[in-house]
Amino acid sequence: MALNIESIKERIAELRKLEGVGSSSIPAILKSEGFTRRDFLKWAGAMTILLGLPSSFTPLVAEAAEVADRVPVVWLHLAECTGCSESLLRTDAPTIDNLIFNYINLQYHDTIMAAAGWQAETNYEEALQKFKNRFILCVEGGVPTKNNGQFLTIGPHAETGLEKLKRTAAEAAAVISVGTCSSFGGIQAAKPNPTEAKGVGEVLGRTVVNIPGCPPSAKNIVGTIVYYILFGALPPLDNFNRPKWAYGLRIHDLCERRGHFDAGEFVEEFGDQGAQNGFCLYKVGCKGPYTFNNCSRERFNQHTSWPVQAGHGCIGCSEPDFWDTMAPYEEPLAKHQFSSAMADSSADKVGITILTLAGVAVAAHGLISAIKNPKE
Ligand code: FSX
Ligand code: SF4
Ligand code: F3S
Repeated sequence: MALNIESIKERIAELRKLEGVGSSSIPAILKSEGFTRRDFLKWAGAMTILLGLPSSFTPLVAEAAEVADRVPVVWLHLAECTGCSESLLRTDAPTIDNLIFNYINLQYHDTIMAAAGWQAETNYEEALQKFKNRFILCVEGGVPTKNNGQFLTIGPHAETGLEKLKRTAAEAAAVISVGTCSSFGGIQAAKPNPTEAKGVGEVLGRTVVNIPGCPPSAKNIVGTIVYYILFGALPPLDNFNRPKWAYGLRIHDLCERRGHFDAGEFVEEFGDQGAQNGFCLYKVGCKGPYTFNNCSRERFNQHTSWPVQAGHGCIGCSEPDFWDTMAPYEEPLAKHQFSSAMADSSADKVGITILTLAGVAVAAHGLISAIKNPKE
């Protein structure tokens, strides 16, 4: 992506001319929530680094975030638990990411819109007409495809999720899959996948940006929208269509327990001395070495914690088919070396295979020590 500052400025200026949501603006809302201009610029600086942009882009990232309420968004819910929206909305101490998400220009959102029934349908049809080829379509949830999609119907016309998705995507400027379900099928696609649920990209047969995670982090969602505002295009993607700026490294690469992994210091079972010492969780099932996401760097809940810090291994929730390929969650994958997690060959996965072998070596090392010292 060429970093053409002039065209970014023009795009932001055009967006500023459009009407935002309601009577308030994002800067005014942030102020009313107690965030100072300095807090906001600090956030913009961190987001700039997260997006892999030069720090000179910070003012532009701030401006893009300020006009995020100008970009119309249609948000569909298909087969899922709604945890993705919940994780963004239900917070007693909203972050700047949460607040920006709350005030993006949501033209239609199945679960948080005030309208219901026929009125909701009317709003949806009007948004499609009014913002044709200009709105971002965000989709949460997998797409049941069996029996022509009849396992999921929405609204008073009982339109299938499959139809609604295809019809909406045909009018959208860009499609973003929010969560592992819409990215790869998720839990409803776990074996035996009775509804033949699939990810959105597979159903549409076009490139969609996948923001997996069950649920994904607010930062990765808001960052993708900010990126789209800045460049008017999708960010560089990995081979699973995940933005490289967010999913380019493994959980394991920046994990705070990594030193213990390298030193061979492991939690052997939950609650043991190793757990109290904060040792590596690999042997109790951590899938961080096979999982591409930025949780170990960005964390959740205002950067306070993340699964591994809380004491449980990563379960690989942002990887395709993790319900099947990463299970059982509290055993090392190296014990299950024929798992299909290794069947997807790609440049990134080469590293995984090598690490898996290292994992096997770790497990073997553990076994050998156990034989040498049966008390361990
Ligand atoms: Fe899936 Fe999101 Fe997991 Fe739940 O909507 S990614 S089941 S957190 O809610 O789609
Ligand atoms: Fe961290 Fe898990 Fe890697 Fe251990 S295996 S260093 S707990 S990511
Ligand atoms: Fe998911 Fe692992 Fe992050 S379980 S939330 S990818 S630490």
